[in-house]
Amino acid sequence: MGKIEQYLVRLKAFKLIGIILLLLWLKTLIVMFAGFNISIHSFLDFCLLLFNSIGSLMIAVGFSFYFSRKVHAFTLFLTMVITTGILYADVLYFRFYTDYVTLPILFQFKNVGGIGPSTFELMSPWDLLLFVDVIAAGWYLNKRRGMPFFTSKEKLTYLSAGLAVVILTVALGLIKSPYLFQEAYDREQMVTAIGPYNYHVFDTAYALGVNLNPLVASQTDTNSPLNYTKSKNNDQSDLFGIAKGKNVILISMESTQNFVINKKIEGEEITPFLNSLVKDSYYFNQIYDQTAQGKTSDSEFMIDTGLYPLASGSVFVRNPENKFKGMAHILKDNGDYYSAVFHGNDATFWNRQTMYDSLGYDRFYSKKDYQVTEENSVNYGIKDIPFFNQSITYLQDLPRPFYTRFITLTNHFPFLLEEEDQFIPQATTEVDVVNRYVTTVRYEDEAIKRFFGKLKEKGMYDDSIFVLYGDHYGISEKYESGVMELMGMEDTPMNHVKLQQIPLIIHVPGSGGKTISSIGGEIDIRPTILHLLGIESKENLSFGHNLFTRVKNHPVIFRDGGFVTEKYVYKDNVCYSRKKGQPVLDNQCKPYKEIARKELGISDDIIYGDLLRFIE
Ligand code: GP9
Ligand code: MN
Repeated sequence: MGKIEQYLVRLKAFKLIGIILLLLWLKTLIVMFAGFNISIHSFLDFCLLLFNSIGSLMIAVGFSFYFSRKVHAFTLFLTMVITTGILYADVLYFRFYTDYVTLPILFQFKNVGGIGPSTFELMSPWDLLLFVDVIAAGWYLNKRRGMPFFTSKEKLTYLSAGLAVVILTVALGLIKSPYLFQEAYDREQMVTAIGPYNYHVFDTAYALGVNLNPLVASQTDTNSPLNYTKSKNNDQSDLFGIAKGKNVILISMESTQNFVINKKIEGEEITPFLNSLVKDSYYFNQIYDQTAQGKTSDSEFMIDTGLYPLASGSVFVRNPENKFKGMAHILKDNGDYYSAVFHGNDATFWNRQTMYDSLGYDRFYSKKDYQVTEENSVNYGIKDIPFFNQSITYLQDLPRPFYTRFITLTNHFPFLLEEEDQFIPQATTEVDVVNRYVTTVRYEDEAIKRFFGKLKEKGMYDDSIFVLYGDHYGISEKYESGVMELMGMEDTPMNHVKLQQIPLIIHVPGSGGKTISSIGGEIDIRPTILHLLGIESKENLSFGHNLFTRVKNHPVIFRDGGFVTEKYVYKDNVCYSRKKGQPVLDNQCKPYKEIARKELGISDDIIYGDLLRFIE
């Protein structure tokens, strides 16, 4: 082949590479615009969004240059498949969680069974369009398998250019968000700044890197976290010790959001029992869901340890062997409590068995302890009514006092329930998921009512206190318009934040009858229970505040770096006035943003470094 001919062949090959890059780039752009709700606030945001995937795509495609003539075409095709696969996984995950896939969550799928029965619900036939170019490229590349080689100089120039674009992207990202890497938990910020592919590379490196933390951590690493957490004041109130020595029964109400309390469907209450219970309980009506990817397990973790969940994956799966100071440990030392968890799912699901050992539980009643049949199960497992019924016998025999958690399950996405268990009609909004949701919440309410009835019958009611809480949201943003319709709410950022509220009902027989509207989160439940039990907990290396006396201006911090204070809401990197619901100057949120960064950072250090092993 002559020089000119050779040049022309290589030019053709570069053209092919160019077309593939263009296709992948356009597809990524479409997904970022249409699939992820990325908001553009400035010209820099716009430029970043346009260009931040180019460098990483160039490098990914460039790998194929280093393979032999025969496999070159195949590797190009493979690159397209992998890139599109990553994008599609992100799209599906985002549709449900409004969040991005992380490496730990992928590894977690073996414990939690993927996204369960919900995955198909999330797919749409239009998604096939994402793969059209891959199929076309596959057909074309298969036809002309013998690709020409590029010269070493060409390869190097190409890859250096790709790398330079990545470096430039990261530099611009840092101009946009100077704390980009310290706030790596803010995945939206990261994807907006450096694009989905660079984000995945960082996420992978970070997830692998932190595994080394325990090896290098030492006693001195506890100094600064201890100083910070010791400075938290948990003021006393006259409720201190009102439940001293009583049994503690926590009820984790699956996916139960606060909007269902006192709400009626066609004249019928969704939660008649809870509505009556709040009348003679301490009902906290401004408590926010602070869970992250670990869902139920994150809520359990916060309540037991007073630490924040991890930003990606779940501590239950990632750090089950750590040393923790859980509620079970504290109550063992202060009152010789026996501790147990009741949950009708597999003991290994979310790694619960192992984690409950680390959290100090004496016993875990799991699926194998229940009679689970096809008739008494729906969706994820045993229905709540038989679950509570069968649990009672075990509960009766527990040594007292006891600290127990009952984890309900029926009200789980996609909220399936047989006709005969539907005690109220479905709602009639445009969103089926929401219409079904009210019936599964109603069923859960009935189950809890019967459980209370049984406890009274067996004489276990008076000696116990009850802490009922929604573990996390049930209706994700994708289906939220149905809730807005149901509640006659406008679809605004503030109303979305309001829908992150979960009910917290603390029932102390003979005391209560108060609705408490100060803000708080799940992380505050632990010190609140300890307060009622009269246990002076030195809340060292934990973050909650007693909800009866919670400092008003302390932010309720979410795992993505967002927060709510009495006056402000920080959501998706925008600072709002909570009252007016309008954006205000970023400066107003700045001090709270720093607190959020500090607390989340310290909490992560404690978990990643396994620092509690150094504390007595
Ligand atoms: C099931 C329970 C519920 O065992 O963990 O699932 P989640 O709410 O965590 O998806
Ligand atoms: Mn849950």
